[in-house]
Amino acid sequence: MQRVREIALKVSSWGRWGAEDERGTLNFVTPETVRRAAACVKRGEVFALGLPFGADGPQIGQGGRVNPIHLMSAIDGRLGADVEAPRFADDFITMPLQCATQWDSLAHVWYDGRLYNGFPATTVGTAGAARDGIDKLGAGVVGRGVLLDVARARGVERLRAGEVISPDVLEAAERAAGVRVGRGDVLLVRTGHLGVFTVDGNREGYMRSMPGLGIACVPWLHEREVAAVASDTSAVEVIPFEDPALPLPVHALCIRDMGLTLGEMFALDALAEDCARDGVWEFLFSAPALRVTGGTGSPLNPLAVK
Ligand code: UVW
Repeated sequence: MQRVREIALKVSSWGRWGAEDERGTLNFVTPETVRRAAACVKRGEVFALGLPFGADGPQIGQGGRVNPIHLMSAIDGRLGADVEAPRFADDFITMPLQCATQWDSLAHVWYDGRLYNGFPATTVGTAGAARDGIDKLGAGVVGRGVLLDVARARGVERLRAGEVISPDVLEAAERAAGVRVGRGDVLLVRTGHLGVFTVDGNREGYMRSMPGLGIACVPWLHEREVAAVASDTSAVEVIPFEDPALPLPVHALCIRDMGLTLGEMFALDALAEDCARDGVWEFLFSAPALRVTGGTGSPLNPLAVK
């Protein structure tokens, strides 16, 4: 953990937005950044970036995560005896908040007994996360989205599982796209790895190992002052971890130290195709979290509007 603690000293946002802050780098989103994001809308085309929430989702039971269980509580429901009255259907769903496309809350990962902004880890209990929960995102995540298609910039369909994305790789993708990621942006990193699940149908291959951000990207994200980062993998960061003795270093530093919200399992392929076609890699992005009281994550259907 020594390396994590050293980097944490350089990237920490604790106190930057006040002692009670629970939104972290989403504070980089301002009315001005939202207005600039809205100006990215030219054609009015909308891309949904969420995976379906269904029994055939990507989960394989790792860490107790299963795919959604969807049950019907009313089929052909009716109020009253009139057979000609309107009928209705109702249902409910049981699922881990982290089972498909989702935000990690700032209470999702911690170390040394402290969450983001110094709140005690004991504030996460059986009732959920009293501090840094997903409900604290409030107005959600809205701003300029920038897609860095790392796979395309590398000239491959998919990065290999275990392939480390370094700041150089991100900057090469920026140059290829003609964009620069900056303050208040939501950075979307496409690796192509989602195809292991959606095209090959290989859940184990998708979930157990993946390409992703290496630890060197953390100071880069800090320097660029991005509001949130999401990827098409289930962890954003590379797995196997660069140092097998140091699990989840990017989660630990981004979530706990920077207060940077991470998004996982974003479906970026159709958006990437469109961006490659028109050469425009920026758009209005919106992905409000469900206001799950004390939740450590939220399912999503993020939208990109070009
Ligand atoms: C963990 O595996 C703890 O987190 P995530 O699903 O965010 O990768």
